[in-house]
Amino acid sequence: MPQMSHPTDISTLLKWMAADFSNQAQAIENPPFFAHIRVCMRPLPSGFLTGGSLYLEQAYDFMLNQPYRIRVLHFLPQADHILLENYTFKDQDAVIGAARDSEKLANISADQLEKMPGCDMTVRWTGQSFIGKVVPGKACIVVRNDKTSYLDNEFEITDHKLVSYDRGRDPETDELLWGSIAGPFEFEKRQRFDHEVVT
Ligand code: CYC
Repeated sequence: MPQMSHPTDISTLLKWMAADFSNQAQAIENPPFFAHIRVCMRPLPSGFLTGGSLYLEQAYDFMLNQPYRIRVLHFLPQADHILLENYTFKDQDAVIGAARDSEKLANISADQLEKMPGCDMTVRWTGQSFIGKVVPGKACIVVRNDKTSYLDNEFEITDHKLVSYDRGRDPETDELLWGSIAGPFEFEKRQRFDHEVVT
């Protein structure tokens, strides 16, 4: 079999991640534990940030136009892996809807972004997939219901599937404070945006 990819292949990684993802099958199978969520990741114009970047909107399927997480993922090649930096928007309302509106997407500029400290991830090629993990150090802080937690995560991506396991833990006790208690989210592709990847 030909080699599908390699440890610093940002182009393949972006093509696999650039899609409108749904976990509908999982939500139907296990309704008490999994809501039907959509994660839509769309390439930002080339030269937006060096390397390559994706705009991300995460929403409940029944409220697609009111996403509850909007981020930018920025990918940079390292010696033997890919570095993923996470960004929020200073003003989320200014960009909301851009995942499904190419004109809005084209108008986003890098000065609207704010880097999320401690939330860098390393993405590694396994031979048939990429696996991403937040850097160690309990430094990616999420405050929820007045409680401070740190992000413990892992995601795996192939050309067909995204598996994501995001959890928040207590910095002192490592106790689970938020996130799935029934295993990872399993997403399938509804629509591909791989043809929009130019990197
Ligand atoms: C939190 N997810 C986070 C945080 C980071 C990521 C950096 C902490 C801060 C924040 O953004 O709110 C990052 N997770 C990622 C990245 C991927 C990932 C880059 C690869 C796509 O899986 N997040 C997703 C999933 C989805 C998810 C596809 C599973 C349903 O990207 C959920 N992540 C999720 C939630 C939080 C979170 C609900 C907590 C946000 C909060 O409560 O403020």
